[in-house]
Amino acid sequence: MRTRPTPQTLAALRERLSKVLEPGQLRDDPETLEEFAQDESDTGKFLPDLVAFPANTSQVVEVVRACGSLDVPLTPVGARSGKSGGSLCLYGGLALCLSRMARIVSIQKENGVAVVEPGVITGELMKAVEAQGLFYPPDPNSLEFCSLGGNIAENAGGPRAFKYGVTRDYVLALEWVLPSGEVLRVGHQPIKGVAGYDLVGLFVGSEGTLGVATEITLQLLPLPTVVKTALICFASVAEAAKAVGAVLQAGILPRTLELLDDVSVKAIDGRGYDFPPRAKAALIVEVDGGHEEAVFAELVRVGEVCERAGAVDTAVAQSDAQREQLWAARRVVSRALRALKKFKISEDVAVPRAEIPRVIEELKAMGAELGLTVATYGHAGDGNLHANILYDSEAERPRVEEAIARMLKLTVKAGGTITGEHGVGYAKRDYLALEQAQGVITLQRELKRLMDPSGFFNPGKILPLVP
Ligand code: LAC
Ligand code: ZN
Repeated sequence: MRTRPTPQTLAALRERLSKVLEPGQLRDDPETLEEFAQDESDTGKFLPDLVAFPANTSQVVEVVRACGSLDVPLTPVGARSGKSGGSLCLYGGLALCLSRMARIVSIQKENGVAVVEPGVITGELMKAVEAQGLFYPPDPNSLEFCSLGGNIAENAGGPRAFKYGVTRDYVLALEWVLPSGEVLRVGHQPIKGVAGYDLVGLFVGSEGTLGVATEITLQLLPLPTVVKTALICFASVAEAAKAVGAVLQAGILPRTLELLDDVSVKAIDGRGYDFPPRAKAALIVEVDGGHEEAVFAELVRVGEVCERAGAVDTAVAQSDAQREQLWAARRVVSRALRALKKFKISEDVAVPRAEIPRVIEELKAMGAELGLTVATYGHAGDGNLHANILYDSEAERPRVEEAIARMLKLTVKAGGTITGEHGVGYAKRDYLALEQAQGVITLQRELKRLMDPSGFFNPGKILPLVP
């Protein structure tokens, strides 16, 4: 059983790191420790003992080697926007913060590639490539403050994943520091490349348990020149959920098909965006392409399909400013829901798309039965639903635990997964066995042991604890 490092061990670590880091790069003042004790998962507070801010790969290597040789838990940390507790220092130790490695190394228009350091803020890369007519599609909701290193660790998704795929689909190559301190370059520079096992695929989404990215090569696309967005409102979430299926059946591929249920609509109504009074649920549909008329015609078709499915109101954004207003309202959902009650647990189950209406109905029924408010919204186009349980007091916690377990079980039963984009991390490690067979978990344990025999690298994440 892993325990927090002793004061003697920490003194030895400080001593060793003071030789490779500048004084400001190693912090243990109470404010910094407090700042690094939480993320966006609402799963608790875990103070690290030290926070290191390396500025280059060789400093990362030194920190990794020092922690490894003293067996001090090391947890890679990005911008702490994670939703599954992946960057929480469960056993104290050292938080390895990559925020000072935040250079966009190159944007190669001719190759459709960007090379970045892990601390680059996702939204900043987007803006930088868009200025050159290029497009980095993965758009996690936290894009204004999350970092690409964190996106790599969690294989982040977002609304546009429906059409364009998730982070992993854009990572061509990585400079990767293993728990041993060895630096590997994996992947390939061209868009295609199949030599050897897919180690990029393994490392992306490894949630900081198999090492850490120090340089990332990303694929870029040409920027779609025409984008149209509509807010389509419904009188019930059931109708909105059915409309998602109808749009998909019609053979249309919008770039987003986001669902908001009644609680979510109410939570964000009037916060920068006013919903029509009849709206008890909504879809945010966005289509893109290169030709104004074709893109508009596609949006009109979506509107028609939704009207047949019971839509009560459709508003098309008339300008980029209006589009942005709508997305700003969408980005605020998670925080607006949190403001409704004292506590919020946010799940990110994903189910086969045909199951969406039934699963939403079951979640609502379960909430009613347990006397809990369940708010569901999210990336309905790809079946990825954010089901949130809102509650007011610790006394409700046992019912909340039951609701989570039931929610994850019904998801798996519907052929889904316990996490579509936030990762297992700390929040869902005890539920992994609901979805994955023992043999699959054992193979992952063996991979982890191979790369991190002592288990000091982000301990306590993904895999259920061995009793
Ligand atoms: C969102 C985050 C919670 O989509 O993933 O709002
Ligand atoms: Zn999401």
